[in-house]
Amino acid sequence: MQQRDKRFIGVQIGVALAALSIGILLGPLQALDKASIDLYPFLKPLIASYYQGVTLHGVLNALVFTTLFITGFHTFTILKGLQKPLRWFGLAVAGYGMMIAGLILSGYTLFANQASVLYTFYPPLKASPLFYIGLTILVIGSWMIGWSQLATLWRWRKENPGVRTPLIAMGSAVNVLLWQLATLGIAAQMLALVIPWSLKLVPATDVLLNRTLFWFTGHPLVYFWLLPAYVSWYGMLPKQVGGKLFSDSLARLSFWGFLVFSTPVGFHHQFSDPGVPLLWKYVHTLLTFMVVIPSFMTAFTVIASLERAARDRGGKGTFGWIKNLPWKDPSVAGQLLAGFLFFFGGIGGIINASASLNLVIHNTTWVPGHFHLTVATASTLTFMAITFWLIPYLTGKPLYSVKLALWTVWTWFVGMVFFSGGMHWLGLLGAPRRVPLSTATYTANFPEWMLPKIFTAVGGVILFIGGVFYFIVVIGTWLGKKKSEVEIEVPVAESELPPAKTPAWLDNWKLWIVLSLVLVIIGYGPVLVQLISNFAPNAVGGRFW
Ligand code: HAS
Ligand code: CU
Repeated sequence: MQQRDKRFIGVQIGVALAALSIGILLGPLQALDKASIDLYPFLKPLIASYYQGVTLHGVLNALVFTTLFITGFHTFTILKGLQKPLRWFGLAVAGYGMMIAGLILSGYTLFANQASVLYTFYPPLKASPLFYIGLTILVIGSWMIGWSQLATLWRWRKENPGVRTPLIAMGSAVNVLLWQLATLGIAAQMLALVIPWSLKLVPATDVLLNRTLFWFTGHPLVYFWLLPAYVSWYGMLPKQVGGKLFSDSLARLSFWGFLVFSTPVGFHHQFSDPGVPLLWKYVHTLLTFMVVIPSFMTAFTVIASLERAARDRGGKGTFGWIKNLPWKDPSVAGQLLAGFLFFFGGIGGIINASASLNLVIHNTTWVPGHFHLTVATASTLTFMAITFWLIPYLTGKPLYSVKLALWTVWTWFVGMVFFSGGMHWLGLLGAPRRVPLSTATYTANFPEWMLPKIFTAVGGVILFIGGVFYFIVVIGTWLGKKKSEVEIEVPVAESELPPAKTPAWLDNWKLWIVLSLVLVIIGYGPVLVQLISNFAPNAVGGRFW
């Protein structure tokens, strides 16, 4: 890989991890709040309130870290897969510059307490216009990097007619396409509704239309977070455990499934919104159950790959083979633990998607419990595990401490079991999300909340310790003086059958792109026409923090 491209990727990953380090730092504040320990008064004037803290935590971790890390990782996987330099490099650098400019603008308003509107930031909460303008610039910048990644792929496909796109590049490019399609919702929301409203060019806005456009992006966003982990589980992990990918075809079919079914499902976040016609809630429920299938396929294919590798290493028994996997490799252990917890996150997702059960858990702490198993474990723990070889590869320096890296992943796992277990449990008992429980007087009426509250707080503290371990490893590697003696190898897995045997329709990009556009038009077209023609600017909005 060219030095220029390596440096570009390194900067993207570095800034992403810097955002994560601040985001993680703020985590225990929320977790301890659940156990009635309110640390916010000690942080004034740096952080004014619970709401500023929770917004910073959510935006930095779930929006900034993820987006910056993923654009960097996909630049890497696309270039590595195709063995090509990045095309339109200037455009990509300009795009990255815009992402950073947007980040500075939005970041300023967040730290200045002018945008404590939570990471979902839809009206009627009203932030400084700079917050929305910054986020919009960030998204446009990410599109530009995406165009240069896709241009690299198109050139490769022209030069290699009939050859199957290498899997890690294919899965990553599908995710880039997913992002370009998904973010149309938020772009429309920001440009047509929110920015004019926050600039006071219009007196009020329509909350339902805003929420609908937000979740148009907000749901596929979660798969944008997940697919890089799947690229690694399919395309790299089998090699890391000394085996091969069980089925190249199933892997590709699963990526296409995500492109097609990820977007037209946003109403599963709006089951309780009055004004969304029931029919569309049903349609989106059905499509949500469709988008679960590629994850079941992933569980099957990845575990089959792991099992065959473990049996080759002498593994025996129905589950006994699991211990024959190379658990001493922190990158492997991190991904296995991430996948294991994702089972529970995924089952929770299916519960959320069932409209009648959703009524029980909606707006309770169950929901952050769910997304800490998914985005904060399946994705984040996998990303951490990836950096255990990626940072050595980019810097040419060995990992600072394999032992501490192993401690990191196990601490994260144990912390998450307690934290997420506590949050799910607390949610079933009815505790609301996004409410500072330490200062809510009514919590005294719920003595049964005590144990799960303690679980949550203990879990949050353990997670924080895992985060500290992680950053010692990252910074130690980055600043280390020692150069690696051997060239660090990028783990790219072969598949059991060569990709040339994979049916051609699984590498037919036009087919799948058209299908996904058609399904989005069916899933959102009529209802958006209806909402726009009934446009009701009834929310003046305001600053409630
Ligand atoms: Fe979700 C809310 C439904 C997956 C993230 N979700 C959220 C929110 C976030 C989020 C952030 O239907 C909160 C938004 C907010 O703030 O309001 N979710 C689902 C469904 C799935 C799902 C059906 N979610 C995710 C993923 C996320 C994520 C992935 C981030 C990365 N979610 C919902 C719904 C809501 C929701 C409702 C709204 C709730 C409400 O009322 O507000 C599915 O895609 C899940 C399918 C997954 C599986 C698991 C397969 C298992 C695998 C593991 C393989 C194991 C391996 C390791 C490799 C069926 C692939 C083996 C290990 C060894 C040791 C051998
Ligand atoms: Cu969703």
